[in-house]
Amino acid sequence: MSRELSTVRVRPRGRVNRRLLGSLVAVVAMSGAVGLAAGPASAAQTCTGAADSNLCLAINRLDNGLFAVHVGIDVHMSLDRAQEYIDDPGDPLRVTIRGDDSGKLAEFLFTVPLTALGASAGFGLSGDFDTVVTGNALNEDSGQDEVRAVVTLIDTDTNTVDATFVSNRITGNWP
Ligand SMILES: [Ca+2]
Ligand SMILES: [Ca+2]
Ligand SMILES: [Ca+2]
Repeated sequence: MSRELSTVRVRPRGRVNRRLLGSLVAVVAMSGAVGLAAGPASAAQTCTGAADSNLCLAINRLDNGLFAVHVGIDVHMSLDRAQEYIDDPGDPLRVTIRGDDSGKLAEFLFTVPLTALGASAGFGLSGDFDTVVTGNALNEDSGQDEVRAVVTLIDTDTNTVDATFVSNRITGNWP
């Protein structure tokens, strides 16, 4: 957190009361999810950068004590094929968060709803997913927890799972 605090300190002096300071730190912590190497339980993000897709999982502790869980994926494919998935009825990408025990997918913890879906020539089929959960929802073991996002690509015409993507894991100590 030292970098966030030093950022706050260079702001104009005398006007930063305690409450404002707290909200500034929270904003910096959230917007810095990509670049800051903060503690795993406060702000963490990991991306696979795989050849066929890029799957990112981020977990950020909010200042109300809850956790914002974000998943983003690009499944590399042609624009036409991506548009076909989008034109079908229902969500072609679905996300569940699972516990990881010794590298194996263990408990089902919760689903993450789709918040944005797009097709592009550069990235293929892209989806964003967001939810806010309690620490208890991420608590898959007593003591340290490891969680992963699992994304399924579904042809909703035939209700077929065309592919499954698994994120890297994020480690925390919830709740
Ligand atoms: Ca575990
Ligand atoms: Ca477990
Ligand atoms: Ca735990």
